[in-house]
Amino acid sequence: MRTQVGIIGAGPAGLMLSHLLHLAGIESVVVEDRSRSYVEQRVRAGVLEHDTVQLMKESGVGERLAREGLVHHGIELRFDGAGHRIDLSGLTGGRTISVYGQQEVVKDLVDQRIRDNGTILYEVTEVTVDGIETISPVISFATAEGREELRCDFVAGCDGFHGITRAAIPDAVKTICDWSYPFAWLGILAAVAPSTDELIYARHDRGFALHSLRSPELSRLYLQVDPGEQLANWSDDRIWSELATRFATRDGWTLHEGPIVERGITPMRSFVTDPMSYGRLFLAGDSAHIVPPTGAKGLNLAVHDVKRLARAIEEHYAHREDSLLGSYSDDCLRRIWRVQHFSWWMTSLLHRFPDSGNIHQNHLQHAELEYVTSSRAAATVLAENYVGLADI
Ligand code: FAS
Ligand code: PHB
Repeated sequence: MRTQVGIIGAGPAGLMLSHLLHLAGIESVVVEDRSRSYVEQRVRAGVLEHDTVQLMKESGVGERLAREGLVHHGIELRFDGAGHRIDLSGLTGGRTISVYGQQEVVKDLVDQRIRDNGTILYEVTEVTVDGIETISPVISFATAEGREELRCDFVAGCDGFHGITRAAIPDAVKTICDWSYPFAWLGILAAVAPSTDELIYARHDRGFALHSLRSPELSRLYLQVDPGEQLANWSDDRIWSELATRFATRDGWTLHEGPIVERGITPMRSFVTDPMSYGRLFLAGDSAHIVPPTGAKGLNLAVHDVKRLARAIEEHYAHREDSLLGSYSDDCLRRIWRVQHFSWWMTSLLHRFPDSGNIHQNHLQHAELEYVTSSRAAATVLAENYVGLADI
């Protein structure tokens, strides 16, 4: 098989890249080791930055998002039994976020690739990458019919954190920054109308809690738990009562409970690979970086990476101009470290750290929360990072 860009991974990064390349008249083939139904059902992100929404709309895959996505103009920070609204749009010249499940983004991109006769090979196995230091690398993989080789000009490593492409960049040229937080998130999807119109980020002495949503019928909620916590230790009653405790307010706010239809525990980590490219291999998304989900940035960062990569590859084919390919890694890393800092800051502001006896930490958190919820300047910093920085 032969194509121009071989893409490993049919997550948001790989599918958006294949779509953007198609719009630029560039061929690509996506190879994915899971099934189509699996990638279209995997519950993950739920918040899209302003520019991610713009890109989906401008590139022709935003019709359902425009119809079903929930546009939010603010979020709430809740602590000491009271809520404080952060006016995202008012503080950022009208920029917004949209609540729209990652699996919906994936479905829209898969449908568009099919409409555009794109090639996505699902359930391949034993994927390997060779020749990335040459001008015609090869992706090999096994299908039910046997072993296949896909010869291409470029390989895009969009295979997520547990993929194989990051390892193809020699350790000798690679620097890894890896930091695990001393807690995790227990996330649930519940078939109950959300108890709020905007996301609630709660800091509580028992730990962090987040009330997000997916639709007028589906709520998405998260609880801070210990790293290594087991789902089996959390009955539905225990989950709901802990959520109610952490969201409780002095004015008796009520949390609606309902059937839990999906649950999982996510470790919290900050991870960055530098460089993100080597020869004709270019990493994008979670294969190169992980942020703790407190800032709702992972998916949005993946989309930023592939927007940059698509433009760089387009320049290569249209003008034989490779400077954007050459600066791709550094250009992405500038935004990645800004987003890493914001995600670390949100996480540090809102989570209970193990040595919570350390009153110093609690006082620092309270001082920062009171400042962010009383100073327009401080709230603007949160708002502009949360909706997504436009020009970085
Ligand atoms: P993905 O991991 O999504 O996709 C990689 C694909 O590669 C997968 O389909 C995988 O099956 C495939 N693959 C892996 N190895 C392969 C191999 N060897 N061969 C072929 N295919 C292979 N981000 C936000 O922006 N907002 C949020 O609200 C948010 N919430 C989150 C909540 C949770 C619980 C989690 C876990 C993450 C959350 N994130 C959030 C981050 C998340 O959305 C990721 O950043 C996003 O999935 C990254 O997309 P990709 O880089 O495409 O990687
Ligand atoms: C989600 O809706 O899944 C979500 C929202 C905000 C976050 C993380 C996850 O910070």
